Amino acid sequence: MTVAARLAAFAVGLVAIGGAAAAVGAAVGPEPQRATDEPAEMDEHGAMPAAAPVRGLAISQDGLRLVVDQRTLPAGRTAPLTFRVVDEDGATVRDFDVEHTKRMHLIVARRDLTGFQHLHPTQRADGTWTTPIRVADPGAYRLFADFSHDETPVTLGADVAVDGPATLRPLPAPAATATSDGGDEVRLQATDARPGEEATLRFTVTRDGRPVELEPYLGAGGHLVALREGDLAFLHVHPIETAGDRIGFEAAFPTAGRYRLFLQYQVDGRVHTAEFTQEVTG
Ligand SMILES: [Cu+2]
Repeated sequence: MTVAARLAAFAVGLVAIGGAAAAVGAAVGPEPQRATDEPAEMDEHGAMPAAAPVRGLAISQDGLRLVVDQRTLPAGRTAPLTFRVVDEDGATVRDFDVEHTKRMHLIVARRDLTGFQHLHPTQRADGTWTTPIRVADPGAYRLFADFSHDETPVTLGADVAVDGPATLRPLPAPAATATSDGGDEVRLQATDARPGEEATLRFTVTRDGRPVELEPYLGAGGHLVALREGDLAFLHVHPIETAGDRIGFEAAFPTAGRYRLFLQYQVDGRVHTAEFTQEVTG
């Protein structure tokens, strides 16, 4: 196939997502992800683009590849984790945009959606990212490198193994309240989450029955990670409001199924995590 024919075939494949203009841009430049990342809007041809795509299922995407130096991590003790993002020529990417006040967010979860961690690695001069990490339990873990490069948000995923006998846990049933690792009661307001639609997720935090004054965390009222049960697809979520003990987010659940929500908020300078199971029915 000629280069022109290949570009044409590529363009045809992308028309459904972002329109012909975006497709041509995608074939020649690094702009394709943004079109599908914005809230769904009709393009100039009146076609409805696909819902916001899930992220984090691929180790390589949009010409960027995640290289993790460790295949395994030890259980129960702190060890260094180093990784980098490389471009199509294999060169280490050094320039990242600041998103949520950081240039790199590293999300870690075991395949059964336990063991959640949200770390902020530091970057070495050669572009490598490094962080100490302590994983409590053996099993297969997913690492998500969540960042923005050339104003394009990207989440790349890679697995690491933690050697030893793993006791996998079933996903907890959906519940309206959860106790965070800070001992607070966190309530998730019931919501009708439908596949392919933006769902509003509102949380309130109380301690000993009294509302907790939430502090800014990562430039917002809090941070929410949503992962799909079964494949750990990483959803695009953004904060919409904060007031006192309340935080709201919008999340686009791509399909029916169950999702694990990891809400993080800050009180008295400390970050706490509360976990919820969200059911999405079609
Ligand atoms: Cu982060």
